Amino acid sequence: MKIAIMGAMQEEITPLLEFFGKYETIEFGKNKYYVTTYKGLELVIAYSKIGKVNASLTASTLIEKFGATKLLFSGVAGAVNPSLKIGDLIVATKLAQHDLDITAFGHPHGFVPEGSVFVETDSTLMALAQKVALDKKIVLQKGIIATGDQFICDEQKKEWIEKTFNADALEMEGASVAVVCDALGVPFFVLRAISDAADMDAGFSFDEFLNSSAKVSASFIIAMLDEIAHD
Ligand code: 4EZ
Repeated sequence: MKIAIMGAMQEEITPLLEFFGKYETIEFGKNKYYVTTYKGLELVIAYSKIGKVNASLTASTLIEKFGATKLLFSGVAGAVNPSLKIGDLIVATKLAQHDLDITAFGHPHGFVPEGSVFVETDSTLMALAQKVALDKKIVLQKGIIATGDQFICDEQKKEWIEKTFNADALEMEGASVAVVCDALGVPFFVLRAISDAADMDAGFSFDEFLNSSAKVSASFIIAMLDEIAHD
């Protein structure tokens, strides 16, 4: 078993690299991949750079080149569901691409032929996350994550995504990672800690809370690795 841990930005994986301390760095496709072991688990860690295309390349590389057999995404997100506050954790039950639009042909938003609007995450990893949350008394909300190549900082856009996909949070990579992992048959999971509310203050809020929220997410991922290493 080789576990991939992926973020979109350097800041999202820095807490992990600092925690593991020692790792080998391998360059591929204009990105860096960090290979290490933790409690006997083989790990490969990377950040993709922002957006769906970059995330797809990195997820594919983690699986096809580095041989990852599970993929855990860790990062930050904008809240859609008002119950989610800064620093709160959300794990995706399923993800959709909110900016994928061939509705001109009668298809629903987020759908292309031979695909599906939503891609579901792995139930075993979800159960594991649930157990870790319970054991550590961490509140972990489950919900729908919507992904698109836009930083959302607008109430109206946010509301549209909320009503179209019933989304609880939004970001710019998760659904593309989901499509890749689903196609390649690799169990995956997307965890995000809230950095902003995708409203007019989102840019400021994101800048203020990126590091602290990224750390919240990364710490939870480490707790999950501890649990996996136990079994
Ligand atoms: C994308 N990520 C943000 C990248 C921002 C600035 C240089 C997460 C995210 C997000 N994505 C946090 N809040 C968001 C929001 N309001 N809209 C989209 O995955 C790069």
